[in-house]
Amino acid sequence: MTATAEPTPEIGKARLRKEDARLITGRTRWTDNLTLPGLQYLAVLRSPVAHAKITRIDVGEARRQPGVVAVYTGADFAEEQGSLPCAWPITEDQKAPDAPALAVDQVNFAGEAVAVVVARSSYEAHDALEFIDVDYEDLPVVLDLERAAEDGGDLVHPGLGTNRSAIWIFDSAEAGTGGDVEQALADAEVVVRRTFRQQRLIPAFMEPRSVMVDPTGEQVTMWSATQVPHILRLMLAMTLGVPEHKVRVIAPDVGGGFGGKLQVTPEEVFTFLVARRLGRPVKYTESRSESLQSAHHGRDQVQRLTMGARRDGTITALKVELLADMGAYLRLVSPGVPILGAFMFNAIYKIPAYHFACTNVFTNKVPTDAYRGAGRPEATFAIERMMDELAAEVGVEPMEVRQRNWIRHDEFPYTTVAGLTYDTGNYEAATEKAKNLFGYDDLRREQRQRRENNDPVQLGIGISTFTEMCGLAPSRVLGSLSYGAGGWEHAAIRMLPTGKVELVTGSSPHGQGHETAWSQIIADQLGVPFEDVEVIHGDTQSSPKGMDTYGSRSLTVGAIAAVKAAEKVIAKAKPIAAHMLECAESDVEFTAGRFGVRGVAPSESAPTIQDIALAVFAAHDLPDGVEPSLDSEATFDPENFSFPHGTHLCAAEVDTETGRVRLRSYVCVDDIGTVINPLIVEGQVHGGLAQGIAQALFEEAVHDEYGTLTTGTLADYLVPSAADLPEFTTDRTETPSTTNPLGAKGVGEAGTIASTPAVVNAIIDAVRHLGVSDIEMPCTPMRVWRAIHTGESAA
Ligand code: MCN
Repeated sequence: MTATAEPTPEIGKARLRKEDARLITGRTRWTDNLTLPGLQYLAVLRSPVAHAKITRIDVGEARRQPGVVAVYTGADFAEEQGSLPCAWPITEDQKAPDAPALAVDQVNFAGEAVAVVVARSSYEAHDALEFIDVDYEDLPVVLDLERAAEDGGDLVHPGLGTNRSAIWIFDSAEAGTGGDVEQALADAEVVVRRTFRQQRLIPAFMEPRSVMVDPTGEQVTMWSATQVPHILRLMLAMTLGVPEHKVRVIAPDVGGGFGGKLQVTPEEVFTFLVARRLGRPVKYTESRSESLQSAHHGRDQVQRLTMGARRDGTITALKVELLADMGAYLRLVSPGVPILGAFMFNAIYKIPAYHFACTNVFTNKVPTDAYRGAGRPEATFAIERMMDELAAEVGVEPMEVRQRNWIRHDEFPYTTVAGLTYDTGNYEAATEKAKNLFGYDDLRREQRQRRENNDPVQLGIGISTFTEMCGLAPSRVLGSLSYGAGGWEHAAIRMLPTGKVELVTGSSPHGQGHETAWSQIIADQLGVPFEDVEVIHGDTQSSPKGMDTYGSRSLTVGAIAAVKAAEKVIAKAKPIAAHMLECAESDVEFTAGRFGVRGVAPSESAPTIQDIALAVFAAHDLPDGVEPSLDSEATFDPENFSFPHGTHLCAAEVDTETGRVRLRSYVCVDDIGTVINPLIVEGQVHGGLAQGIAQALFEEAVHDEYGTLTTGTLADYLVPSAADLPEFTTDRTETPSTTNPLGAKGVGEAGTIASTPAVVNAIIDAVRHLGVSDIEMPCTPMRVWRAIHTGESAA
């Protein structure tokens, strides 16, 4: 018996990502690279108008174009296509219009799919689109969120009788988690009121959406650039009435999603229907501008906040009234997105009374849904902006006002006014570290000097002491918030005869590096070399159970299922190890990758799990009654969310003569508990910061008065490049979570959630002495200049 390798501690190692070799050298195949014999190509005719009746569609000429195999309109699938699923209704009486994949007699946003052409080549399919003749009869276009929410105006879906889809309320007095907010506001010494606008954003993932469907086998197989292959299969089965076992969904390597591919898209549904109708494989890949105008958008809220406090800056009440723009239809989880924020407005602060009310509203715009952070960036922005406004109102330094209100490290576990219990945290430690790295006091000194000198370039310091809830799961809590599904995750481990390990995970990475991190975790759990672990994911045939990747859930839910499966493998190996060691099973211990007798240091020849895998395969000398398999599976559903937190500090120079903003430095200290791979975490934080800063400074989806998206190309929708961003100084504190055995918290959204208010607070801090207390995002030079020179917060 020889040991094949000594286990090494992998958790905490900054390993390069094993998937990157194929991802960045062109050795992988994205969905659009896939092909099949007899493959046909689909192109989509999209509505040029935002709201109209379709009075006539003539596809005759298009059908006669070279290479065209078929042309379909919504009427061809009127019965079959049903309605796209919304899996997260938030109230029992939520209003939802039918959401067809292909419009039938009415279009409700510019970009909605109206007809499809299938042809021998993608070029022929696109050329033929021009020969489809559609007559539209214009309807009034509903664009303004606040007007749409009121009674008496034009309606997006007249059949619903209102543009309001649902109203969702949380009240601390009713929930028994705090006092009565109206009373607390009436008693408050100081009341601060602000309205913030979360502009509409576009997830703008790098790989456009692409889907290929092969209906020719026993099962219909769909390849899709999706974040959610398991949910997609389930929803196809439930909404199209296809037996679930007759559908297989494969998510090959996926080039980013940021929530934008957490969806059952119209494109997936009609490509499925068309392929099935034709009995031939069909592929559809969107262009960049199609992606920007039809893949779901994010954010788009109006937030009205009222905060009550004492003169010393102690908060006594918080009231939040939200309007959330759903766009033209409800999508997979769109109604629940603002509700996730309901639990985060109180953030890290001890707030005695809290009231939250959200109205989800239809407009004639692209439907919105999850976008990195989903609900939590919006809430974090609003509360962190309010903390600065409160500080200004009571004349207390902004960091000081936060410290007077936050939960102290010795107060955990702490049940918040929104009803969540934060397990652990140490806001003092993260803040102290961040302030030192930032040179907080020196920068404040410089700021004072610039003000005294009337320097045309003013300096501002922006603070964001954030927390967030991630790791979605826990099913019981999610179930209590809405009528949607829970959030467990599944994993299976197959021990191969040579001791190599196949880990099957229900998590479905699309850029997060799971193959590397999961291999590190399993290497430690089983005491096998990192290289000996293969991570299998993203195919409902090879990884049949899963809830997929979003909500920074994969490590704290998905990887923990893998840990649990590994524990079962060890448990199954124990009787076999006892047999080999000729001792009682109760005396067997698994330490440092080897099975040994309790109290005796395992020798070089003590069996490893890899030795036992071979013995199990041979199966000729197993103890009586022992199953000849170590394979195990586990499903994990945590009891609580994970609550990462941190302190982000931004120094911004604002040129008061031009309105130009330069981010001079950005420091963030995040606490995500145990870190599995510091290099991956660094990448996640950097990417998150880029997206959060982009909301503060650059990105906005703009519609003109007719409802046409005027930012429909990447020349107009300003995704920043590395050159537009400052150097980031990142560090961490490590307060382990108690909600999972690794002590880890999620990191995939933290940077995005924390950074937007840090940047906007910095800009306003630079020019507050000039009378500015708000600037709408994105804080473009024009808006900043106007705020300084005309007092307008929006332009
Ligand atoms: N990790 C770690 N130690 C921790 C926490 C996480 O090493 N304490 C590692 C994990 O092992 C994993 C990565 O960091 O490799 C992210 O883990 P996690 O926080 O669990 O987030 P998810 O894997 O569930 O990813 C989802 C999250 C979300 S919601 C969005 S949106 C997002 C994001 O991840 N979209 C991304 N990061 C993205 N990164 C890329 N490249 N592309 C996207 O579309």
